[in-house]
Amino acid sequence: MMGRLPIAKMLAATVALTVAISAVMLPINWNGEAASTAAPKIDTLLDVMIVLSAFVFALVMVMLFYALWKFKAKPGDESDGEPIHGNTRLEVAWTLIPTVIVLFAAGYSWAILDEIEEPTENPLTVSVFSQQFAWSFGYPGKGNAFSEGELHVPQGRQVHFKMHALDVIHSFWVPEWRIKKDNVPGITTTAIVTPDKPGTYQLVCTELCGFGHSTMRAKVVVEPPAQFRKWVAGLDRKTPEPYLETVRQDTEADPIPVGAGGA
Ligand SMILES: [Cu+2]
Repeated sequence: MMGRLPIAKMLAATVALTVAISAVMLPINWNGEAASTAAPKIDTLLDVMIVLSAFVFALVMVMLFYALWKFKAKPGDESDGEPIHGNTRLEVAWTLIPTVIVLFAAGYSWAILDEIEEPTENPLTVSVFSQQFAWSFGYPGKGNAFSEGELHVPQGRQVHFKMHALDVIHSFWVPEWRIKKDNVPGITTTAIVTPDKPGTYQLVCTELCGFGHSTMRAKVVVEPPAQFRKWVAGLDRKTPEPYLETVRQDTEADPIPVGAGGA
């Protein structure tokens, strides 16, 4: 038998390695600039996942290198290894620990998602239309004002983006907002975002949708409410009828309470 394992030392090495990896990984700004109320919460969630992953990685590495060092065959030893019939304690441990970690991650993510999607009063509804390889936007609460390739939203107000794909699956992603949502033909998906930092950003399609996928972008402007109202009022096009028909025909995919569309 292999004798007693130096559990305390291995655990100390695991903790030390977890701290070292975390110290390298946590200061890196993985997600870039933050510009929505959801962003800091999602960034914290990522930090927690980084520490958990560092712990799992460290634990596996410590056990692996201990085994490599401790149980290496002596030179010239050609004999077979011992016949081993499993280790119940070890198997229970390596089932229970990952189960606890995964359940924690699921519960934590669920709570964060609930928090960032908590509907507020008087949200603004914006229709998002995606097609190979362009984005356009409708403002149902503003007389169906319509904009191609440029999205404006007011700062500090919750926006419910109602997504409609006119051909294949696309995906709506503004990195600074963190939120990403697929646009799926036949159904209406919803992304809820409260942009909290004025500026110009980029909407990126993040679902491979054909040859022009990498160029499928749109300008996003977050601005004070008064400026936003002025911009919408200046739009001279209305959402085209085929687009409105798509809105009527797509079935709602997300059972989220939706505002009246905003004034
Ligand atoms: Cu795409």
